[in-house]
Amino acid sequence: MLTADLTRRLAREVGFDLCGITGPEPIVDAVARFSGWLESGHHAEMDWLARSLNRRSDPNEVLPGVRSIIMLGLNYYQPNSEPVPLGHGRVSRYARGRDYHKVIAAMSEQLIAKLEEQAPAEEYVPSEEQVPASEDHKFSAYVDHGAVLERAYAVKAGLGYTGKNALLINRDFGSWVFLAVILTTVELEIDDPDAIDHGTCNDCTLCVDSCPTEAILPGGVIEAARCISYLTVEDPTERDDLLDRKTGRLIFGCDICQEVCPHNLKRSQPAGRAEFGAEYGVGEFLDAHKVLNIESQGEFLDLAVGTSLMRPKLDGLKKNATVVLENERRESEDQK
Ligand code: B12
Ligand code: SF4
Ligand code: SF4
Repeated sequence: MLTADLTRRLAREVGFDLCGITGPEPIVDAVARFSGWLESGHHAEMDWLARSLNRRSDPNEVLPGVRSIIMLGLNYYQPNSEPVPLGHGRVSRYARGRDYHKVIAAMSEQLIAKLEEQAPAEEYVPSEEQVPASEDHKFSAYVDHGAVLERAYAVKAGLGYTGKNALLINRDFGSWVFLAVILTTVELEIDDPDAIDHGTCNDCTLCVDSCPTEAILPGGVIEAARCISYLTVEDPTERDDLLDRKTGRLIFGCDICQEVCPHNLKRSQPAGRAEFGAEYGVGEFLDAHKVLNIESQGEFLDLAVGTSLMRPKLDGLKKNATVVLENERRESEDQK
């Protein structure tokens, strides 16, 4: 029979570093925060997020009959090397290897296969309305798209607490964990969110003070249009010149509000999965001239296929490369 303990054991067998279970009830505070964030326009041009409000607010909209939410975490930390070579930009840790959506989707599929083996079909007393008399339990896995409010459920499932940088911070891995979710119709025992002490931010404001573009607003709210991650990943062709000057040599994504976090300094552990390393993607540095010299979609695919760098498309990546070279030129002039 599928139990919470067995679910956690199977999740570890598949390679997840964290697994917590919680109930499917809407989290009222989180829904209010999410809709307030959308109303304030902090999602910038990510209209797909606004369209997902109903689904994200109630897991039953995603999987009718859902009884449990299995929250999963996967450590992706990679160490940095210094300095950034001339003519190159730095790729943030989450994007150096294979696209995490693909890695986690495959792992979740494996986990679901194991969970299904353990979950017996649900028996119904046959009646005119209920045909068939028994039905298999359902499991649905999500990473980012189409999901629930992952971070809020992850906190409720005991995986961590929400830092002022808006990221989930875990006792063992800091914030360097990807989150994923499996919704299921099986009823599992839920975790106590307070069973593990993940720490707190207390008076620290290092992430807020270090964010180059002042994208972290009070209360852990991120204004996406100012966040370097948004600018370089989601919408690079619409970049703002004043913000661009503050992005330095970051060519894809931004880790600054995690790098300065004291929890991360103590808790970072290199990722166990080889897929997040350079052998499966572009690695830590990207040659900006090489990006600008790409002439065809085929050449772009040779570089980026299977990685998160597909998201901004070739035009977006070229824009990022142009900004990196411009900032490098400014830096060297400042040093003269
Ligand atoms: C849209 C998005 C972005 C946007 C907006 C970021 C943002 N903070 O909202 C942009 C493009 C800027 C972005 C950037 C990054 N992202 Co992003 N992103 C997402 C995505 C797809 C949706 C987030 C969302 O709904 N935002 C809306 C806000 C309002 O929701 P929220 O911050 O999650 O907060 C909710 C709850 O946690 C709760 N809550 C939060 N704080 C508090 C505090 C209290 C007191 C209470 C009661 C509740 C509460 O209420 C909120 C509303 O529901 C998630 C995946 C997902 N499905 O969640 C990944 C996700 C958040 N991103 C992730 C990552 C790794 C990043 C980057 C680090 C990537 C990078 N290196 O460049 C940066 C970090 C920037 C930052 N400091 O947040 C990871 C974070 C993992 C973690 N440990 O938290 C996620 C979970 C993806 C994943 N599958 O792992 N991202
Ligand atoms: S990812 Fe970078 S730009 Fe975005 S909030 Fe964090 S430090 Fe600021
Ligand atoms: S840097 Fe400080 S304020 Fe920001 S998340 Fe980490 S502990 Fe909290």
